[in-house]
Amino acid sequence: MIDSVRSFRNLLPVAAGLSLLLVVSPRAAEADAKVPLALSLPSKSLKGTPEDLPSGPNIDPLSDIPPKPVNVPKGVVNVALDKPVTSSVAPYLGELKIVTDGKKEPIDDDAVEFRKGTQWVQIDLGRSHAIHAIAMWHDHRYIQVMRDVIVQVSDDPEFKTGVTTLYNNDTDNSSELGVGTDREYFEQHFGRVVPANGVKARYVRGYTRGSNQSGLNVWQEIEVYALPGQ
Ligand SMILES: [Ca+2]
Ligand SMILES: [Ca+2]
Repeated sequence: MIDSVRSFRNLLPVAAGLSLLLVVSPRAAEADAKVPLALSLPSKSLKGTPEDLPSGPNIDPLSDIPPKPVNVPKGVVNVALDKPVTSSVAPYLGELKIVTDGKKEPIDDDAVEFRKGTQWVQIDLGRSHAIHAIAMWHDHRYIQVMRDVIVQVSDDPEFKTGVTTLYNNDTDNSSELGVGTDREYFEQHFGRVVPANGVKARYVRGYTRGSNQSGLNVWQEIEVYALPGQ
């Protein structure tokens, strides 16, 4: 009898430890829980749908149904808002700050344009962040397909080392950054969201090579989602 009381007492600290684990683990699970990324969408362009839309096996069909949201940790914010922007060539219309000013309506004032060829814009997040998703709007004033959409991140502002490619739909490698396997899509107010799975980087670079309508390159907004302080 005494022995069994003793062994019960010996077990008490273990039981206390177990109950502590039970209290802690639901919180840990909550922190790991993912939620669909909720974007603040701009209004839809009123320009209408062109008759001769491009089509092909690598183009997502045009649809009014919102794309399936990307799941991200609860509490992510856009860490790219108002961050400095650089580019491969100076814009000929609009200002670089348009890329991160939080505005992306289908109007000329919310678009910055660059000359033809493969061109990029780059955001300096100020420090490395664990990035969970990148949302982009190139030019949804018109329903069009941008060519060679490539999204890369790195801690190297020159993008010579430690580069992670998160999206690349340049299937014929005309931009010479590697053959892409992602799909082309129509510019719409939904934008395009690229999952990033917590990759750590300070710089985000987006490439394009014109569209099916124009050789020119256009950007309206890039949003980079990370948890504050991470
Ligand atoms: Ca903007
Ligand atoms: Ca291409």
